[in-house]
Amino acid sequence: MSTTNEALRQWVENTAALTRPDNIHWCDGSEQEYNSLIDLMLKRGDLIRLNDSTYPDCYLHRSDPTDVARVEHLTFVCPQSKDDAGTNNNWMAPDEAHRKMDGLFEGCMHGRTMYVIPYCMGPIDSPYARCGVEITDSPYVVANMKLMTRMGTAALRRIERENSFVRGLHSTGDLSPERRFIMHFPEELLIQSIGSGYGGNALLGKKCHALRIASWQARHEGWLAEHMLIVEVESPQGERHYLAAAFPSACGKTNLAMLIPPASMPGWKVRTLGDDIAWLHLDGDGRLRAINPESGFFGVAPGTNQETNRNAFEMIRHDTIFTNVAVTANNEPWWEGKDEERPAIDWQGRPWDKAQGPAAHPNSRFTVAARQNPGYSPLTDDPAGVPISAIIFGGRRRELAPLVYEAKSWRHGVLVGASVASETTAAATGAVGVTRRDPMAMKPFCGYNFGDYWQHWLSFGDRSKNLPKVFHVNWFRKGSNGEFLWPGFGDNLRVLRWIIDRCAGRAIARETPIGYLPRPEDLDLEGLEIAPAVIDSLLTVDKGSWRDEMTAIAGYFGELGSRVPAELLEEHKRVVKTLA
Ligand code: GTP
Ligand code: SPV
Ligand code: MN
Repeated sequence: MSTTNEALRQWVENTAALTRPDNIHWCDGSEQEYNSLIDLMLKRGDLIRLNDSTYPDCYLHRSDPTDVARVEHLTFVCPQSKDDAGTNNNWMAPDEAHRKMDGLFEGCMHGRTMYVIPYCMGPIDSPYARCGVEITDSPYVVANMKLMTRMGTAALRRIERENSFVRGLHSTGDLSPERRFIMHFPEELLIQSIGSGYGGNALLGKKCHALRIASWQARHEGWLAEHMLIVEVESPQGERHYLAAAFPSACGKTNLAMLIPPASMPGWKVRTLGDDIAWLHLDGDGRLRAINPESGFFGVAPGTNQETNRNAFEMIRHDTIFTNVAVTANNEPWWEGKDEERPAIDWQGRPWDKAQGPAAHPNSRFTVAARQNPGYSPLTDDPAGVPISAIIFGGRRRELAPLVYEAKSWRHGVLVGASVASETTAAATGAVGVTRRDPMAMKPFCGYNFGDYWQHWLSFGDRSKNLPKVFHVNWFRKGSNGEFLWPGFGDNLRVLRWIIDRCAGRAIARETPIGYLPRPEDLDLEGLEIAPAVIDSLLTVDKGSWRDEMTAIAGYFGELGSRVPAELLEEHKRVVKTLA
């Protein structure tokens, strides 16, 4: 197989000349191809078959122990102008970056097969979808791309029709952290990644294309590419709402997208459209419509169980690739928070020893096709996407941020999003539990200057009077004993219910300087055992602490330089005044 597209044919040829693979394989995306790659990886020891009677067609992959998460310090955005990347990104001059990467790619596929993966981000017949081609020497990447994207012949045909695609070149190289880089050239619609075989560093359709490059394109074309889940909530009366929520990595998107209603809320239905990325476009009525560019989940394993996320737990019982989980004596996958059984072998393949830390890596993951989710929404495949009623921001904050509040306007909502802070997680290398700013949950993923990004967000306020309401939630408040105050997971539907009622103009709220909050009696707390004092503290706005927070936010905006929009700074001033 090859292609009628001259630009693609040439690029593949040039890349082969540079990297010198033994073979070139054009991926067609068939089941047969997937199965033969699995067989190859089993033979090579890249995959281990898990218990075939309890976890049929499930496999374990162990990545290099130095290569288990995203690497923000090795990720660069390289437009011609440093200011266009912003201080929120690492930048290298494109010429220098090209020289460096060409040197590293030289001959790197010798003795390997080069796979050419045409893929489509979004429903193949959607005007909002975009195509890309990833070239990689990793069969693990090919198998993951098959589960995560619409990959193969249909995507190639669309590329040939449109004659436009994002290029992604990936090699695991020698897996040395010294020779590991993830580079983005937004002006060339080009990604180059070497030295990692892990998740967002290597599956280039995901963070590299669908967020960093797409956010750059979206700004120029008037849409948004965001780190957001998309979820459908249907009330017992049959009223349906679609919500989009941006939480930083490992802060609850997959779980909220797959929520199971609590027993005390019979008749409520929740269906999943996406768990990580949303592309948002204004439609003819000025509503924001969302599509999920992905077609699979690369989800956090630890914490997943029958109680927290039953849908996910069932979904990953077959045809799933696990990465860096532990295994039981019975050869089943295991992770912290999976209460059944006990681990026998840890994520590095060693006999399990408590003294050596967690059995599963805290950022161990499952890769699975979205259709396996019992809560799959068929609208996921609708080329027109779904109209969004509310945008929800959130983070992991043990203090300060209340359970939920509503922004007073679009402009205020942009400020709330730009101010998101969260404790760092194992999804990226580096310290865990350190509170940092993660605006719109896009700190690691915005492919351009945050100042320009917020200006772009604000511009939607001029383009439509029909925008979603904006909210902020925090499931992660802790008491003095270090325990979570809010039960979270399924019970988060109680908060979504209030949000939906606000969107429909039904729910009451009290006004505070930071936004509108429910009174305890405005939340559906039936069947929930929680002390009234706890609810009170979850819904408290402490003015003094919020004055400090607003000062910290001003300091953060100051660090980002002159492109931070004046309108955003004015909005900040307005909130500060009401806190006085
Ligand atoms: P990425 O895939 O990294 O973008 O992460 P995500 O936002 O999809 O995070 P995910 O839903 O996988 O959750 C990460 C961790 O947070 C898991 O260990 C969950 O068990 C835990 N978690 C999710 N929702 C809640 C919640 O409501 N309360 C508490 N306490 N923990 C939660
Ligand atoms: C995240 O870190 O936000 C993820 C996992 O969704 S990765 O694809 O590795 O970026
Ligand atoms: Mn993510």
